[in-house]
Amino acid sequence: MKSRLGVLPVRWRNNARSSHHSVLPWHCATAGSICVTTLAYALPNQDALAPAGIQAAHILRLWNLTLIVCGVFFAAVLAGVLVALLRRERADVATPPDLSGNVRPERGVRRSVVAATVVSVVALVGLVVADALTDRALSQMPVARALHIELVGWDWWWQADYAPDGDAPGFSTANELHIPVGRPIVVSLTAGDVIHSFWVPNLHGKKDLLPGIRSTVEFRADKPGIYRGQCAQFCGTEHALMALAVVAEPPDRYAAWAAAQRENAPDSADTLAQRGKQVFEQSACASCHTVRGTRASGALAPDLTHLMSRQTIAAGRLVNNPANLAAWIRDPGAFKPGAMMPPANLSDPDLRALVAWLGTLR
Ligand code: HEC
Ligand SMILES: [Cu+2]
Repeated sequence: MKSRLGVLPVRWRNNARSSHHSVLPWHCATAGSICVTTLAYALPNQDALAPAGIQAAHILRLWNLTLIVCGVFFAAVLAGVLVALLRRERADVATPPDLSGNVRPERGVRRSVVAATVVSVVALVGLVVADALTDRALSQMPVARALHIELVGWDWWWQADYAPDGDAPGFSTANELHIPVGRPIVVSLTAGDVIHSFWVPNLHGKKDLLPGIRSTVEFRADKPGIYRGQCAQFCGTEHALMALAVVAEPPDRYAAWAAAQRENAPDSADTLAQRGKQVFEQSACASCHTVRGTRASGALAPDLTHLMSRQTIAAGRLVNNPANLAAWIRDPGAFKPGAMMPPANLSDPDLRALVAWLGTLR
């Protein structure tokens, strides 16, 4: 019998704007431990109407213009219908149809129709021009000194390979990007299996990840915060559970995070954790997952070297805590039916040791 107690699905609340929109972990950390432990719940909603960077701001401007133009036309059409309804002559079933308009020229009507057509065409051409200008603005973001990240989409998780940055070597991680505020980010996109789509609405529009083809997306976060991304292209059963967190933080915090990610997994003196490491290295885990600094170097699954630096596991599916880790390892399909990770057939003590060791991967 397995217990589901303590298994807390992350509720990405998509229907109401979170008041925690710009709550950052370091603010939280000073505000008290309750905030830290519930942090994953405080992950904000994705929100294209709350741009946190220059690219999303361009897109929001185009959206606002389109909304205003279409709103005005919609109101005008409704007003026209209303006027026609109010001006119509009263009639009942017995009233004969008035077809005199078919032979009598209606100059006034013709003029209004021509005027409305001209105004509509001008407005539509205006929207096309605005669209082209937005496209141009998006392509003109300066990318000097950009941070380069290679993102690979897999069913149903994100592999992130950070390129070497100056003298610092690159590193791999998964499902949670950290980026420095104010610095251009160039993400090169490709897919390992099927088509996925990268979409972090607070930062930029959508861009597909295609197997065998490399495309790039360029953006910049101008406001620190945690921004939710979501695969935006149907990629199989768990498509809806393929989220991505983007943590935009001040450059020094980013540098500290990146430096920690470059390290190998720390050694633990704890005997339970050491036992857990053995379990990991000797079971199937090691053939799919990499933990740098151990014998595990699989390349089919998220890099777990610094698993505990992530707020969620399984691409946003669960809050990252020991109870959820144990439940996930025991039966991934219970949380993501069809997940590409098999259930582990481990004894309770082995599982406990394994989770204890995973807990040291900070
Ligand atoms: C057949 C390959 C495979 C094996 C074997 C495997 N995993 Fe996984 N694992 C995956 C894949 C694929 C994912 C991503 C699943 C998803 O999010 O849809 C994953 C996800 C995870 C995650 C969540 C990582 C994150 O950041 O989201 C953890 C933790 C994990 N596995 C631990 C283990 C442990 C411990 C074992 C051994 C008991 C194991 N895995 C065995 C393929 C595997
Ligand atoms: Cu996908």
